[in-house]
Amino acid sequence: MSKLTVTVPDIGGAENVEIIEINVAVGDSVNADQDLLVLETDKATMEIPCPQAGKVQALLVKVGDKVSEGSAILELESADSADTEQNNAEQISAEPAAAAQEPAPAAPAAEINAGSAADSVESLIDLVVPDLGGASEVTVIELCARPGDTLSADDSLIVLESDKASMDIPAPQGGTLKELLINIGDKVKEGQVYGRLLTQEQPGSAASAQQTSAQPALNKAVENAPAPTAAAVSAVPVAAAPVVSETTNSAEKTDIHNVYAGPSSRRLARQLGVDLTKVKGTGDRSRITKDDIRDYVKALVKQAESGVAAVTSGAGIPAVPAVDFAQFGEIELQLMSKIKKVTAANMSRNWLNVPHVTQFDEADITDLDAFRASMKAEAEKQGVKLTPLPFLIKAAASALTLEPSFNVSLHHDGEHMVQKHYVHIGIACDTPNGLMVPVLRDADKKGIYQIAREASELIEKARNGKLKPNEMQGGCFTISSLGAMGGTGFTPIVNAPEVAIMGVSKAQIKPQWNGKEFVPRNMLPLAVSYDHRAINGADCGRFFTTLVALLSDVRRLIL
Ligand code: CAO
Repeated sequence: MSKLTVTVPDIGGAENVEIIEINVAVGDSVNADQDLLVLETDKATMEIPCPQAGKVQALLVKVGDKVSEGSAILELESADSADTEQNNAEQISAEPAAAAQEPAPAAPAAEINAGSAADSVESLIDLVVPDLGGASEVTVIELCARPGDTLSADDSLIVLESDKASMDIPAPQGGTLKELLINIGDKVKEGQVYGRLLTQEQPGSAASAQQTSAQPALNKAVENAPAPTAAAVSAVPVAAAPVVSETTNSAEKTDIHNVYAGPSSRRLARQLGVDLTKVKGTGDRSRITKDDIRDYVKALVKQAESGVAAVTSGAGIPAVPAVDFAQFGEIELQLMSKIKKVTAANMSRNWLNVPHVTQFDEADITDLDAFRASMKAEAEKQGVKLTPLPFLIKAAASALTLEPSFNVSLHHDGEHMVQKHYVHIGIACDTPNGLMVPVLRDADKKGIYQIAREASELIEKARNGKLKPNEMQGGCFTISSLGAMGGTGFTPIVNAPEVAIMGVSKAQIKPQWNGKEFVPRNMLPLAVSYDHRAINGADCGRFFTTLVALLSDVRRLIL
């Protein structure tokens, strides 16, 4: 480990360049090539990467400072002790990434002689990707003009982006854009013809050459969002620059074009799927920084956790209006536990996403309950409490095996169903912190005692907040039992990506007709809610019949 001072690399001769973003803090561990800060001239933004891995010991600059080549940026404790030559050096320049990534100046564009239209001749010139400064391939991220547009020399035509820089490629001279041969997302190489421009030129002028590269790209490398004051940008008639993209309409394009953000922020926004027009910029001249995007995402996540986002955004359903309850009487605000907030968000998500159907039935558990009562003492000797729950878990697991159409999930591609060949049962569990659903694995392969033992352990862990994440994952079907609490029936919400859940209410002695007379039987009310995208009513009918038969004749559980 050794300390070194990282300095500003060769930035193409630019002096007193403003620091507009600092992307690291003291104590951060950084990788080689990780962006340290962003510099901005009036024409370009440059990300300065870290020359080698290490830990930031001190920041020697702040946002707004002006720096030139050689200015000290930060002190780094190098992580790479093998790199003795660099470690021993007192100062080390960041790789001149911007210079390496941005195109080197190409040959100056042909000069256009002024002349009247009558004197001029029309010629079609190829638009050629200029020198990319060593980058082999870059991506087309914006199309700033479309065929038929009249352009002046230097009007932006396309924006290219490499790992470290975005380049605004301007029209080499004025004319009418005849065709564009690329689309957003295409990779292009230096020398590639990407379009054709119809120009008016005086005969014999140098500009009548058939191939024309763009103006020196490094000088024209501007952030792909124009600064409101940048001359290169004001030359781009935004309204006349509709995007040619399948996914973005011209109105959206216009908005995004007007957003003031640097390439790194735009890249982050694209990675996170953030619409930059919705982000408030807090940087200089309301520039959107990476932190603004992160704050925006954090706020959205927070909203989602509180369940608000799911309600306000799901299928365009309007939010429930905020009410000042204090106007009706005394109130107090109680903080929701994390589990309650997550449950609220999940319930809203599942309620809005899953088309629910609930079917009801009753199982005659008279014999099961008699058997359970007869086994209770023996079970207790083995340290097991025999409630109806282990029998319900075993019966559900057997029913899922016998009716595999219930043991599925919808694949996220919308094209497939996932048929599961394992049977893990979720147990909805009321805990002091809220509802938790531990998962009992391979219930189809286990006996009643083992299921009872494992279920008790999982329930205890849930109530003590000791469940591990993997103990709450992988469920195929959930049992939500309110039997101990009472009630005659309820409609549980499917615990997606599972496709079905069973709600169990309190068993009651009810008169049942046996063909000759009414007899008292212990009837257990059951409700099964299912995702109608995955399961049909007939599937549920079969599943329910199987389940009720298993519960009504406990001997079937061992078959
Ligand atoms: N009918 C009648 N009695 C029942 C019964 C039923 N359906 N289910 C349980 N009981 C009885 C038990 O037999 C036990 O009585 P004994 O001690 O005399 O045997 C008593 O009720 C208490 O049972 P329990 O609650 O300790 O255990 P359990 O195995 O039945 O349930 C659990 C465990 C975790 C499912 C339950 O405690 C729980 O938390 N349920 C809440 C589920 C929930 O909140 N769901 C969300 C609803 S919205 O989807």
